[in-house]
Amino acid sequence: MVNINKMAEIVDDAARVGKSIPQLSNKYDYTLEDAYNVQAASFQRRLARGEKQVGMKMGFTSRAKMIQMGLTDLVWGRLSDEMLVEDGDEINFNKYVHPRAEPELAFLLKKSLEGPVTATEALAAVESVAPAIEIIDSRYKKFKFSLEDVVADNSSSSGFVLGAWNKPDVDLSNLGMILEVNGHPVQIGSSAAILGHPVRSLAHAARISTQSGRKLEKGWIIMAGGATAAHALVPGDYVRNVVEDLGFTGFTVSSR
Ligand code: 0L1
Ligand code: MG
Repeated sequence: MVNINKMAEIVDDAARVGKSIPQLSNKYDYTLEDAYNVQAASFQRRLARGEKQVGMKMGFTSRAKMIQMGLTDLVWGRLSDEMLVEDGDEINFNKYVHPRAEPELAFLLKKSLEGPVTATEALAAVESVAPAIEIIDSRYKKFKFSLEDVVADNSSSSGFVLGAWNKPDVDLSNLGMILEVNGHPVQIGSSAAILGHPVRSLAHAARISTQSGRKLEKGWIIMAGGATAAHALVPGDYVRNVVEDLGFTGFTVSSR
C-alpha cells in the first residue's frame, strides 16, 4: 500500500538533516505518478517551514547524465529559496550526503509560461540567462535509485548557484561550458548537450509544469539541466562553471 505522506516524510527528513536512506522502492511498490505526488508532498513540507518556491529544475537533459545514472527519462524537481547558494559562497559538506556539481544554465522568466510552447515562445518569456551550477545530492545510499525513487527525492535537487544575469540575446545553442575544480577542468561540455538547445529544456519545463497543475511563474528560475556528467565534491573544492560568452559562477566546499 502506497503511503504518499509517509514517503514524503522519509525523503524530506533525509534531505533536511543530510542523511542517507534506503531506496523507497525497496519497501514500496509505487508508480511514477505516485513519485511526483511524493515530491509534491515533500516540497509542501518545505513550504510549511516557510520556504518559497522560486522555480524548477530539469534533469537528465543530456546524454552524459543519462549514461552516468543509467536512466533515460527527463525528470524535474522544485526549487526553493532556501536552496539558493550565493555566488562565491561556501557550502558545508557535512550538511549533505554525497553532493555533486553539474554545469548548467539558468533562465529567469519575465512573464509566466504555460505549456505547451515552442522553443521560440519559451525564449520570448526569458528576462535573462546566467551561468549556473546545480548541487545535486541524492538522499539514497550510494547514489543508486530507480526513476520513481529519484523523482520522489525531488530529482536530487539540493542547491543552485547563479552567476551574473545576461540579456538573452546571445546565441545559446552551442556555448562551451567548463566545470573546474581548484582551477582544473573536470568536465567539459557544450550547451548543445542540453537537449540540443537549452531553450528546449525550458519549453519542456513549461509543458510538464502546466500538466502537473502549475504554469511557470514570472520571476521563476528554471535550471535547464546538466551539460555533462555530475562531479562528486569533497571539502576543499573551489568549483566554477565557466560558460562561453556568459561568464562564470562558483562556490567553495568547506567541512565546517
Ligand atoms: O540532471 C539532473 O539534475 C538529474 C538529477 C537526478 C539524478 C541524479 O541525482 O543524478
Ligand atoms: Mg541538474
